[in-house]
Amino acid sequence: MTLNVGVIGTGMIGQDHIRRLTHVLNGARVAAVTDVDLERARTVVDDLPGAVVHETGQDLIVDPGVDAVVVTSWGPTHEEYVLAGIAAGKQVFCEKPLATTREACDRIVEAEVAAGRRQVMVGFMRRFDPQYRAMKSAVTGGEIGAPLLMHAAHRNPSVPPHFTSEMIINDSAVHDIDVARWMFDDELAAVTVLKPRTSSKAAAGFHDPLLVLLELRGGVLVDVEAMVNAGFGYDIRGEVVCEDGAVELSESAGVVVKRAGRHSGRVPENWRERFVTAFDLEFQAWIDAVTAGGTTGPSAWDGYAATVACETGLAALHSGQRIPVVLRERPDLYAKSAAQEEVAP
Ligand code: NAD
Ligand code: ISE
Repeated sequence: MTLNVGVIGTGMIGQDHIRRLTHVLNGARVAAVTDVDLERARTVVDDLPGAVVHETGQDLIVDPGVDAVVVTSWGPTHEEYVLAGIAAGKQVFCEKPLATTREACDRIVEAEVAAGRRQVMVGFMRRFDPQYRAMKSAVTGGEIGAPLLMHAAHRNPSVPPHFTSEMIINDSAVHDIDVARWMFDDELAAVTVLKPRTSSKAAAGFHDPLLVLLELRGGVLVDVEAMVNAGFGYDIRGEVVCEDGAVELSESAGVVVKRAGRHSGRVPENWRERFVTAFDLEFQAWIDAVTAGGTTGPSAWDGYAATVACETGLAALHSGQRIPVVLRERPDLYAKSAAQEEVAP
């Protein structure tokens, strides 16, 4: 069976996901696309045999020729499309964020609970990255003892002019927040944000880098250096320190060359290069799960918890205080832990 997918939002990541659905993965085809910029959608559909362009996302969602929906439009538009997908009884893959406010995420959680089944997967692709998965296996395997701390760095080479200090948290560090919850199968208890000396490469009034300190309910601490003007490349680092050992992400791409008393290797150019395998595995897992009648991976609850953590992080950034993370009660629909939801790579 081929899953007919409709894609809402044919910008940068939308086009990348269309490419992988069309040319890389098995079991799906892109049957319909739309974008508020219809010209862009029409250009994209030219390369997709048999696919149609819809005038609006709502039209695409109710198209009987669309079995499942991918939402890759701007964050503030996600709520509307995810809710419409749930109402239409379709499975939805939503790029992060699930929605941009706690209240909007809450409405999505409520809609899914009312529908009585999971219909939403959120695009936290790091959970499918082979290195992060190996790190989690080492942590949960017990060989290096109970976890104590995680050190992380999320360095982007540069960002567009509209980027703000707030976006370092809710656009970039949101991935590290999701990794922390997933790695330790725990919820956040509090967030503190420190501002080191600002890089001279950052625009005026822009604090870059930030140091984001995440406290988990079980006591594990995660420090995240989040930087968006690193210049030299896209550098993602992580190390979990446990009672009897430590586990670290290896250098992120390619091979290491040793020559004339030195060693060197490639630093990825951007998130697309660093996480290409993670995105492929994430989407294949979604296609397989939807074809089998369900979904998998990060849930609407994970999307809700991440957005609440980001809002808490913004309050911490603006106040300079340690701010507790306050979550609503988790509905039974999401009782399975992230580890139990997963499909092995
Ligand atoms: P983009 O600006 O390149 O593309 C967004 C597209 O959405 C544009 O073509 C825009 O015209 C369209 N759009 C806006 N409003 C719309 C609406 N109401 N209906 C239909 N289309 C609409 O942005 P992008 O970089 O592709 O990001 C899109 C989403 O993907 C964001 O939520 C972003 O956070 C997420 N993203 C995730 C990752 C990741 O690593 N997982 C990486 C990049 C982007
Ligand atoms: C981008 O939106 C992503 O999601 C990338 O994974 C992240 O590394 C980058 O900082 C964000 O801007």
